[in-house]
Amino acid sequence: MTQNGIILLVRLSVLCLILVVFAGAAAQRSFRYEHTFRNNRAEQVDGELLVKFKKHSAYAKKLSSIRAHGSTRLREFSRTGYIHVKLRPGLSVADAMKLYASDPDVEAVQPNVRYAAAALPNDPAFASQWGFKNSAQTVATPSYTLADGSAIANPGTAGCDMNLGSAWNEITDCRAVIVAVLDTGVNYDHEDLANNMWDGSTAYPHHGYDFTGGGSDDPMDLNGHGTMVAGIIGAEGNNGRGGTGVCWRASIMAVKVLDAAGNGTSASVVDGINFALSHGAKVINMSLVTHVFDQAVYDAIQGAKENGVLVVAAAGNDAADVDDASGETSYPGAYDLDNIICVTALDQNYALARFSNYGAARVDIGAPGVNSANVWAGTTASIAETFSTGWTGGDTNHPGTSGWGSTYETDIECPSIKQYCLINPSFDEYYKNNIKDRAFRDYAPFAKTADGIVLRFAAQYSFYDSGDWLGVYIKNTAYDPLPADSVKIDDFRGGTGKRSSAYDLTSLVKGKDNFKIMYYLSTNETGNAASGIMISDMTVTGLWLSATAYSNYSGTSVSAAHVTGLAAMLFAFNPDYTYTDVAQSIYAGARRVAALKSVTRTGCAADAEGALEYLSAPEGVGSELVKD
Ligand SMILES: [Ca+2]
Ligand SMILES: [Ca+2]
Ligand SMILES: [Ca+2]
Repeated sequence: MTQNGIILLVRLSVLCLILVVFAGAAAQRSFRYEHTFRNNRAEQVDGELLVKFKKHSAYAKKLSSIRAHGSTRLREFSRTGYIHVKLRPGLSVADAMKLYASDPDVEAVQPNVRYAAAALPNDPAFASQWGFKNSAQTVATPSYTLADGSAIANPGTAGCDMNLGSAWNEITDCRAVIVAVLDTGVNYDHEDLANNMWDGSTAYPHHGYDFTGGGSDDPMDLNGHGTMVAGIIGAEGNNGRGGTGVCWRASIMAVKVLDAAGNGTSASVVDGINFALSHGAKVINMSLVTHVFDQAVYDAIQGAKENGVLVVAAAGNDAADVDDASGETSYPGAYDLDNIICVTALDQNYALARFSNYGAARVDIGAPGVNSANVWAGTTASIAETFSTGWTGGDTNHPGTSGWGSTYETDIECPSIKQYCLINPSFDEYYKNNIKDRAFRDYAPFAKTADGIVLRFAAQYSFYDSGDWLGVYIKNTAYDPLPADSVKIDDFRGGTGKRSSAYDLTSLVKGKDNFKIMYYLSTNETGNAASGIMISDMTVTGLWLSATAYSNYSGTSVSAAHVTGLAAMLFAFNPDYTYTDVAQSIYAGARRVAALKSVTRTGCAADAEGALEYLSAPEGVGSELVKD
């Protein structure tokens, strides 16, 4: 990297220092040219050079030197002192460079390099991908809105972006670097991803692995989130379809550690990290969070560090301070490992997105995180349950009666919201002793053709003792379901609480003629001074896979994916780089953003061109900023 005559441009955000090192007297070229040549992206003009003579050289001496080498003077750039010369016919640029470099009066010589218009991809959706190039465009059907649906910061401010327009002049192909997407899987058949997937050989025909459920070699995404993340990193650019990723060409490893409902475990995440390490990934994207310190996952990420692998993690979407361990901190982003880059989300004006987690110590950097237009795994449809039609049931201990009712009710914990609820018993009463009371609905007509099916609901419950409980069951028969011949997927027992839950039902109900969801309240003989259960916010969502699905998404998952793409680009551009070099390039090449000051460690947003231009500082020129 530091051979003869390279000008080192060391960009340190703290010092804003530009250090110029002349490491030899021979022909000099700038750092960017060095890379430009290596990537064969620019050409030189045949038969011409730019020559700079040493300061003491008299003008007549310069002209006689030029004539002595058989060249003619075309013009002089008086501000910088370079002279544009035409070479004698038959003399190659390379030979002429040697000739002038050996001239004791010459300080510098270089080719007359050709420039082209900045490389921008031809993909139709690129125009709306503001995070890559923000021209103050309005993003259609935005996902980042207020509760009433009104737009926030759309359009935003031109130039608030990752500065990829100029970076793409240097490099667009990151295929040499394997990027593991630890997520809900990837739709590897998608038209804008299929060419950019990792491997695909017999051992891994589906480009990765699924560590959810029983495990399989098919990490197909039945949610959409993982495909979205993969698209930001490496949707195929300049193929005339969809949008692009940070990398136009990529090697995306699909590591499914979250199911269709977005649920994973320590075990699935550790398996996923280890799979990535043993199959050569250099970067792991983890747009997933938990609020619990997980030693097993921490140790696995430490294993990644020991293998030189960089992890890019989402800061989380709780609008919370992750430095506050007593609050809603988010792991793995907040772990104190220097191979984790924790990323928060910026909007189209480069303000902190309203959902963004922050942390002056633990959140490293910001990146675009709202209204990201990119690939999705398929088309989705949902039934938002109103509990008004389709429900049947009764009390098996008291035939002909049921304590279940439905209402449009105020949320106990959030009185400003009214919602459809299924309640047992009616709102202000205690439930009865010794009841076996069920309510169920058949969803098969809606879900039979879907590739993925997810149930979500919120429950508020109050049970007098542990003999009183609610079970949630799935049933595949045409007849009236009972718990004995159904599959229980959850259990709420004893105590008081509220939680929102999501369940991947795909393996239970896909393609089935019958698919019933049943809530079953069971109480024992004694102790009933409690109000029972209220089910709300219930949806059943189907996903139908598609190779041409696109969507718009907001969240710190989006911002992490932007930085992961950049990390892959840097590893590909500098094959000798370690994870530390890549992280330092990202931090030191980043640009200051007012909204990130004091809420992130660097106060900066990731900048692709800045990171590409950054070179490791020579010995003795340290940067406090890059310490983690
Ligand atoms: Ca494309
Ligand atoms: Ca960090
Ligand atoms: Ca009881």
